[in-house]
Formats: sequence, structure tokens, C-alpha cells
Amino acid sequence: MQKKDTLVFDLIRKELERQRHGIELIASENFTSLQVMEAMGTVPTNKYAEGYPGKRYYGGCEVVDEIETIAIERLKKIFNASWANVQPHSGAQANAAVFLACVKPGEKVLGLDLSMGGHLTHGSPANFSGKNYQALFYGVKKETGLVDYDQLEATALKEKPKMIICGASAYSRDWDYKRIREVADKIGAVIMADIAHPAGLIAKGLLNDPFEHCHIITSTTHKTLRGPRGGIILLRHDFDNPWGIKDPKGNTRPMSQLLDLAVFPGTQGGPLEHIIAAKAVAFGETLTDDFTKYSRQILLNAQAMAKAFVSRGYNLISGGTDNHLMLIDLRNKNLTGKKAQETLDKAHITLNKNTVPFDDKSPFVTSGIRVGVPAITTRGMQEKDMETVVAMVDSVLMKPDDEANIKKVYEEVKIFMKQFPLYPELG
Ligand code: DSN
Repeated sequence: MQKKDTLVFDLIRKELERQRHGIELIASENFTSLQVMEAMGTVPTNKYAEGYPGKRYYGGCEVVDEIETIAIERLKKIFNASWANVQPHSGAQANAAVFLACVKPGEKVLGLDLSMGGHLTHGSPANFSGKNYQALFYGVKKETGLVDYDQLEATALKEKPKMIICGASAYSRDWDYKRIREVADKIGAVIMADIAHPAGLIAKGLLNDPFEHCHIITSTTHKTLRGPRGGIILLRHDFDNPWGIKDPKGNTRPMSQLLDLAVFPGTQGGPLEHIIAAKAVAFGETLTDDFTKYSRQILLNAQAMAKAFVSRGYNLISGGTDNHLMLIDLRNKNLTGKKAQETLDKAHITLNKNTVPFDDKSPFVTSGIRVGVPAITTRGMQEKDMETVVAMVDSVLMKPDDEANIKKVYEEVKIFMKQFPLYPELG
């Protein structure tokens, strides 16, 4: 019998304990259900299934065909979509496939600047999207912290990018998708909306619906959607390709076919069918009333948390939040994001440093932190608990060099989190 690899499994156990004891405020993280995790560790991982259900390059795909079809159908139902691809290994892979399908190397794309809350794959020079394409950016307005749609429009009309990208990693407000569509229509651009962060809230109709106005939607599955780590691409309307975009052989095809080809064989080989099985389970959960309640609680918690921070003199970019996260400028507290992250880590409170718009510090230091509530909401926290969490965060940040206080908060966090058990079935 094969000997259990205790070196690795002991560390996995240690990670479970870390997750159990800490307050998780990283806006992009969440805790999947046990059945989602269970599905990830199953035998479809052994199967090669290049292609799509009913059209694979390998034999023996009849069962994974059924699994992938369930994932697709459930996902379409969640978002009232007409087509979905559940194979992207991550959000970055989903975005890469959309770029490959819609833009030729060297052509222009327009996205939200990374330093203003955008994402690496929306044109950052460090990423394929900025290296292979000519990336242009819009930002947020200095006075309001809101997306500068006037700048977006002016840049789009002047530069005529082939694709406009909306969506963000660190933006706490809802989007005006209608306005973006009006701009795109003036120049014949495709719109890709990357809804990785707020997808679960959009699924439940709690934020504006990007599908009404944006041509292509991408997302991850592990943030507010609370599924396994992974990516997806969706269309509500299978555009008959008015842009005349061609496949690699020079044929004009519907957008759904161009995107399928861009995922496989364009950017990926064999799909991760065990992860697709877990996506199917998670999408089943998303369709339940319990998930509706969970998503509403995210919004209530985010509002309560924002209020608690503001009442302690924290400077929230844009003054508040419409979604699951907030971005806090720490300059009035004489702290960098780096110092805040590192100090809170010692107290077992996890979040990430983040640049704030018009930051004067580097992305390694930053002037801000990003705080999100999806994970603590999954743990069962409600509005009243936000006050407790913010009080602990504030206690650490106000005395960042007071090791005794940090230790005291660390102990308080451990006791507090016992009220919100995580995976008790795992012993
Ligand atoms: N890294 C993710 C986040 O934290 O928002 C985005 O991909």
C-alpha cells in the first residue's frame, strides 16, 4: 500500500486550522461547501477530454460529457444566458481566450487601469494583455473615486480600440454598462465585462445586469460565486458576429464558436473535468434560495462594515460601497498598505494591501487596503459582527508596533471565530 504523504497532508491540515482561526477579509476569497470540495478530489481528474461534450478527441468521455453539460446548463440558467463555456482554468484564462477570439496582436484594447482598481489581464504591461496588445486605460475621478466614463468615452472615440473591458478587482461601486455600450456602439467595439468579483451578486439581481449591454461576460467561479477555483465565459445573446471577426482559418463564425475555439484549442488543452464537476455542484448551490439569502447578507454586511470604518475616521474610496468590498486609503492614518497587511496578519486577520487611485506609493507598498466580506459572510457573520471585526482591525492598526496588543487581538480573534465553525465535519 502506498504510504500517505504526511509532509504534504500535515500542511493541508495546518492550512485548515489557519482558515478556521482567522478572520478572512480578502475580497476575492471564499469558503466552498464541502460537496464542492469533495467533487474536486474525484476521478474525473484522471480523464482527458479535449473538445466539448459530444465532440471530443478521446474515447470514454460519455460520463464527463454529462457532467460538463450539467455545469453548462446550470450556469446558463443562473445568468439567463444562451451559451456558456465552463472550461477556462481560471479567470485569467477566460480573459485570454476572449482576447484571442476578438483582438489581433498589436490591436488596441481599453480597460480600467490596474492602479485604479483594474485587473492584470485588462492590459497591464506585465501581462499577456499588455504585451501582445496595445493597451489603453481609463481611470476613476479623483474627486469621487467613481469610474471616469467621460475619460473612457474620450479615449475610445479618439483611439478606437477593438475591445473595451469593464470590471475590476478593487472597485466598490456598480457599473454603468449602458453608458459603456453606447460608447462601444459609436466605434464598433466589442465589450468584455469581467464580473469575477461581483458575479454572485449579479447572479441574484443585486447589482446592475451586465448581460443586457455587454457582449461577452467572463468570471471566476471562486469569489462571490463560492465555487471551485476556475473561470467561465458567457453570452446572453450569441452575437451573429457583426464585427466580422474571423476564426484562425479565416471563416466568420458566431461569437459562441469563436470563443469555444479560443478556449480549446486556442489557449488550453484538456479541461479539468473534476473542477468542472465541482463547478456544476456550485452552480446548483447558486440556484438555491439559500444562496439568495447569502448574497443579500453580503450586501448588508458590506454596508455595516463600511459604516463601522467610516465612524472610526477611515477614508473609503468613493465614500462607501455598492458591492462586497471596500477600498480604504490609509494615508490619513499614517500607515502604508504593506504595514497594515503585515501587522494584521500577525493578529490572524487577513486582507491585502492595495494601491488606491492616484497612489504615490509603489504596488509593493501601497497606500491602501482592500477589505471584503464574502468569506466572513459564509462563516455566518451578520451586521452586528462587522462592528466587532472592525474594532479588532482598528485596534491593531492604531498601534501597529504594539506587539502585546497584537497578541491580545490574536487571542480575541481565535475566541471570536469559534462562534463560526468552518468544516466541522473534517474533525
Ligand atoms: N487576484 C484576484 C483578486 O484578488 O482580486 C483577481 O484575480
